[in-house]
Amino acid sequence: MQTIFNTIKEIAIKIDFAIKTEDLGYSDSSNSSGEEQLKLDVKSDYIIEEAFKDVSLVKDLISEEKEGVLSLHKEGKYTICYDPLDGSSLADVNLSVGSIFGIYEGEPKGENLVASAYVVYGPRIELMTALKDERPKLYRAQEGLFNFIREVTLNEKGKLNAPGGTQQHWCDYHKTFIDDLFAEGYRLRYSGGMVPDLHQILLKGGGIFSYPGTSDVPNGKLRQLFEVIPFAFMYEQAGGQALNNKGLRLMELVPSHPHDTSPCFFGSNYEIEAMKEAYGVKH
Ligand code: AHM
Ligand code: MG
Repeated sequence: MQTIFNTIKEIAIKIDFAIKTEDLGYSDSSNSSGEEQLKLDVKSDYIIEEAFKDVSLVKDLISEEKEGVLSLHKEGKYTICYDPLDGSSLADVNLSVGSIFGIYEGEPKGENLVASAYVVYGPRIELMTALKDERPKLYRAQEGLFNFIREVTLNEKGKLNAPGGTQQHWCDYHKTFIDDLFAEGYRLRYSGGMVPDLHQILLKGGGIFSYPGTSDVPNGKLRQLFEVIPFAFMYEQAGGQALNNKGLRLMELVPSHPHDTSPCFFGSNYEIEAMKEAYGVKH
């Protein structure tokens, strides 16, 4: 797995350079979710594909920016599902963006995820990696090298609330849940990039990030294989929880299509218990 994490470090340096130097405009194409692709989405996807072509452990790649599966090495052990540049539409306003990687052994589904990683491209480049039975590890880049900073543990209760989705389309009990958190003193933190938003909650000790199903997008917006399951693993390894609207662990999701989405809630224990109460899924 260290080989894969080392490749992700090389990728991170290259994508960061592309963000800082390349055209921020649109390409001529759109992705499988029907979203227009930025030139940076296409470039980041290419950087990742090229990097993993040299890693024989990697059997298949599944990208948010590609329709199907890209087979790399027949004898490889892992399928890597990735979002090359999450939140890329924030690059032109100079907010932080990220890359997300889910590493699956066998069929790509929640229970087969064995490791995950994400990179934050902000004022500095940071990398978080997670493996089973370990706390997530934070690294920060300096002169092209990643230095280990610390292990990350969530507190039982936090102070931050990052509520995604269009409020106009929230159902009543979701609105009540979010309003109640603010009434309790939670502070709003939402940039529109799930990588920096979830990263902030992890590093500041806790809170909740939600992207619910809404009347316009009943299954939410965030994609299971590249976004939801990798972060669910991070949050569980950090001592928090990650559930869907039915109270099911996101780590149990089984997508029927690589680009399937899911409503999702990531947080420390107190806020997730409050969500279960509000959604009537407390068992
Ligand atoms: P992307 O993969 O097309 O960049 O979309 C994912 C992003 C997440 O980073 C973020 O949490 C969400 O979309 C924001 O959506 P919204 O603008 O609906 O709040
Ligand atoms: Mg994304």
